[in-house]
Amino acid sequence: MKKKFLGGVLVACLAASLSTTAFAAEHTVLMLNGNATGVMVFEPALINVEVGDTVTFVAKDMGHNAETVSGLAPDGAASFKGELSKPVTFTVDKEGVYVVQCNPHSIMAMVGVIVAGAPTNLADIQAKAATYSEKFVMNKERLSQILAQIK
Ligand SMILES: [Cu+2]
Repeated sequence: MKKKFLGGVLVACLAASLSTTAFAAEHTVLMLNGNATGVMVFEPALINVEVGDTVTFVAKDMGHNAETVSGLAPDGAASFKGELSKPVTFTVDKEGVYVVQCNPHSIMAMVGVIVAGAPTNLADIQAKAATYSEKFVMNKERLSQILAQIK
């Protein structure tokens, strides 16, 4: 009886480790001129992933790129910078909150947020996002509103 129980625990542990390594999920975020939430947007604007997952940003409309914002990511996390109108795939390597922007539309608050695992650095990101958001000429509240949705 005891042996059977231990066997079950081992299977559960194995399944848990496989789910975080062998089966990394692939996520897609669209870059759009607009949707129901406004103009110049990432869709979805907030995405929850696990460390090891990939996120591919696809310019469904032309003239957008996706890139990490310096300082608005977990300490020591990998960064990326996509080319205009080209898809770019980012492999998430550290737990925490990442802000992604479209460079040409960053002053229009074309930003998105990736949460990998737990939002361990959320307070830090929220503080820095307030300063970063000062350059927005429209959608000034967009980034803080996205960050406010993180649970
Ligand atoms: Cu853009």
